[in-house]
Amino acid sequence: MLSHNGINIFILFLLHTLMPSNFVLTISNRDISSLREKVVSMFYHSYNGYMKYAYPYDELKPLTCTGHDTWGSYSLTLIDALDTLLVIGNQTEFVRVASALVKTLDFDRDINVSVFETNIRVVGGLLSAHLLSGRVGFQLDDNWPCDGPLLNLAFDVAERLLPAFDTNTGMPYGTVNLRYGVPEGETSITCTAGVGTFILEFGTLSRLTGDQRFEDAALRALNGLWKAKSDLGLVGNHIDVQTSKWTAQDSGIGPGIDSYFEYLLKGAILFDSPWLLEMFRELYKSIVVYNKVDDWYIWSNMFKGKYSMTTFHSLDAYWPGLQTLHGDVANASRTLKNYYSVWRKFGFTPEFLQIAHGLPIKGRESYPLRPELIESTMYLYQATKDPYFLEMGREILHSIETSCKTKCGYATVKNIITHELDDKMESFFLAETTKYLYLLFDANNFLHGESDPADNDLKCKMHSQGYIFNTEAHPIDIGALKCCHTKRIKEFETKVTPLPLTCKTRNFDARLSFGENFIED
Ligand SMILES: *[C@@H]1O[C@H](CO)[C@@H](O)[C@H](O)[C@H]1NC(C)=O
Ligand SMILES: *[C@@H]1O[C@H](CO)[C@@H](O)[C@H](O)[C@H]1NC(C)=O
Ligand SMILES: CC(=O)N[C@H]1CO[C@H](CO)[C@@H](O)[C@@H]1O
Repeated sequence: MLSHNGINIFILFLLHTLMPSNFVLTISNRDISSLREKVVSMFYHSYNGYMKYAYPYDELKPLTCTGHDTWGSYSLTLIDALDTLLVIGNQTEFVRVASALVKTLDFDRDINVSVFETNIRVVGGLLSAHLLSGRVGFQLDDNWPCDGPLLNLAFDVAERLLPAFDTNTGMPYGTVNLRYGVPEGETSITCTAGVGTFILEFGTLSRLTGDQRFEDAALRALNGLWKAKSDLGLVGNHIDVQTSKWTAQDSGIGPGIDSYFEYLLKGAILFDSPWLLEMFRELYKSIVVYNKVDDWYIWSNMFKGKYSMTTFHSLDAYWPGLQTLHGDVANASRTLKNYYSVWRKFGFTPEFLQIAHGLPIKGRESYPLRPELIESTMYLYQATKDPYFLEMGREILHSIETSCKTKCGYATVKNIITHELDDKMESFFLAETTKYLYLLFDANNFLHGESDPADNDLKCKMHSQGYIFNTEAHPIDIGALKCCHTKRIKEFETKVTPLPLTCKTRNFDARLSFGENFIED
């Protein structure tokens, strides 16, 4: 029994009741390579199923083996899967489909799309494919990686998202029409993640192209959220982007907020930004005080700090990975083990779980092939090399393979208790779930490694400082950004020469536009 803020909650659902005490850790190199092969087969089964039955629609319906448009109508699954082809080493297929996309993609369309989803899946997918395309010599011109056909596509679609940011606070609307801007009568209420999940893609675009509008828009949105946080240092779930009024005041690490925290920390690393790091650390401190209980994270009211919902969500499972990136490996490991205990109990994690009873909430029993648990497992394995995390990955892979595979793909679990399936395969299955599984079992992958000599022939020193994954698992090459940024600044010599490069430049600009809200480094 825990006592916190005068509220007692019972956490009956403890780790050791579920974890066998003699968990045997034997996993040989041969096992690992066979697990890797299984992931590759999983990828091809669903990729080929998508190409055969669903392309050019957004997503595959894996039970009826047909396609349908979901988040746009721009072959979303293929855009999302592009970089995974290179991660698993299929260069010819990458070149074939990337060429096809460059010829056929057209974002000048009268469709209403989610600003958030389009950014993380489409802008992120295209940017990452662009930055990795040097590995296969795909349509490179003299100016690559600061130019290129995939980058042009990312630029085109991102530019169509910009009208959403034209609000009183700089925080964006949730929906935009790709041709006409924000639709008439569109609600001004957006979730926190829908405001704070742009800096990785938009900052990358600005650094590569020299067009500051993207990075500036993302920073203004982050500044809007920062100003709106409560005196307890917490942010809520939904906010009115015209008035900064919180319309949902539940504060936690999960759905509706999650990738805001992720982008502060990852943005701090990608752009070397003390301001982003400072914001992350401040918010993290409050989370530990108001949301953390026995290495679980629950919801509390952002103004009163009182617990509101004691639930766990599949999406929460990104958090230990983020903690690992921050260096808090021991805490991350304990939390991941809690989450994994849920997986072991049901074979999957549900969208909502009542922690005290250890049961999913009615109507929220599904598992849509989400990657977050495996993502954190990959980070923790990379950080510790503890084979326990390989065992976890093996279990997760086994569940999906056993329960979700269909004739033409892998299907969402509609109910984690009955294992009944749903006719859906979200594009993130190929962008994230299969990619993180593969990376867990591929310790020598170039995405984990140090500089690759093959890349040093390229003009910019690609691959020299590692990668940062966006929230859709699209890797961004840190070295490439620095190279183009320097180059772009040289192009505008007269304007910016006196300022130091990278983060300092940005912080200087930020200070000008943010006034007293800017935090000194
Ligand atoms: C690449 O993917 C295509 C399409 O699935 C397949 O036909 C081809 O054999 C793959 N190539 C390699 C090297 O795996
Ligand atoms: C986009 O949303 C607006 C406002 O809801 C609506 O009037 C319009 O018909 C929608 N456009 C499309 C293509 O669905
Ligand atoms: C950030 C965080 O959660 N830190 C905690 C990690 O674990 C130690 C030991 O339990 C705590 O003292 C820290 O507060």
